[in-house]
Amino acid sequence: MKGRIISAHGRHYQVELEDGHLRQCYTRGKKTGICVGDFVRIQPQGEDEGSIEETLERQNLLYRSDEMRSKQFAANVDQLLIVVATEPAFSDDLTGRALTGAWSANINPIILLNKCDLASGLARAQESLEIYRELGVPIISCSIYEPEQLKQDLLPLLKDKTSLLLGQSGMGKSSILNVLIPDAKAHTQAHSVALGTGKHTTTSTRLYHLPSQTGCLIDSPGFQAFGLYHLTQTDIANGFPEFKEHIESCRFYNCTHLHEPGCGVLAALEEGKIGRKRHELYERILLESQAATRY
Ligand SMILES: Nc1nc2c(ncn2[C@@H]2O[C@H](COP(=O)(O)OP(=O)(O)O)[C@@H](O)[C@H]2O)c(=O)[nH]1
Ligand SMILES: [Mg+2]
Ligand SMILES: [Zn+2]
Repeated sequence: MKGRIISAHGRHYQVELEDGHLRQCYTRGKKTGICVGDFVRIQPQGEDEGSIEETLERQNLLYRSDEMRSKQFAANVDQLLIVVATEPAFSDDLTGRALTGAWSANINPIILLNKCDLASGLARAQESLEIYRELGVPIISCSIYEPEQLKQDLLPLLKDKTSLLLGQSGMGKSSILNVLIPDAKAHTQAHSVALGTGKHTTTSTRLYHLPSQTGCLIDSPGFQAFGLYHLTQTDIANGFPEFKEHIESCRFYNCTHLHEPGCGVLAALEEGKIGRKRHELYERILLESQAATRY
């Protein structure tokens, strides 16, 4: 039987079979590295259980950062939804890293600018997003206080796809998930305060189906940033699509685009064709991944 992993807790996985039936599955032996979104072949056991025999080929695999390491957490993602808000201010660095993670894994990113009902931060937020708009990233304005509008704008983009939600805490990720998938009952901050935990304690990733159409969303509570340490230098450069045409004119095939003579990227940077902030982000990510490899 074939199915898809919709949640993972240690070595226990919830697998949704092709007919929609759910089975609690586990792995035998040393098999590890299975994550939410994976398609698997299982051996059914009893009515509701099974063992995972095989992970089917992945379209891609995403990592979250964990200290100096990257830990895999979701597979077979078609699209990334990066949630930012008019307030509080969001991090340019994290937004850039999310885009790099998406592009290096061949995933299309979309930015959701949430809390557009709060007019005071709107202009500043739009201005910070301008560099991403120029890179061709779709930017959708929304507010959870306009739920019908939010669904009308977003649902067509989510159709038939597996989308991953990502955002810094406080941007409205859980609130948006609740609008799109009322059953998700994702913990909003208020809810976790009510539970007395004060902060997100659960970090379990879960795949939800959209109620009104095919397509699903993967949510990962407490998740802020992709892990990028495992990326090679080429992967990282692929995470900066505006470098591509300039890399073609680099003198050395293994150019790192940091200091080499005859580097097309550095030349484009000098000419203002590549943004200085973008190149600085590239350098930070590259140096971190090199440091993590040594570590
Ligand atoms: N004004 C306004 N507040 C929002 C909106 N979306 C979320 N919030 C509030 O922002 C806070 C953080 O939302 P939450 O969904 O928990 O954010 P998360 O940490 O990204 O999951 C909560 O107090 C929400 O009520 C919105 O569109 N407009
Ligand atoms: Mg949340
Ligand atoms: Zn170069």
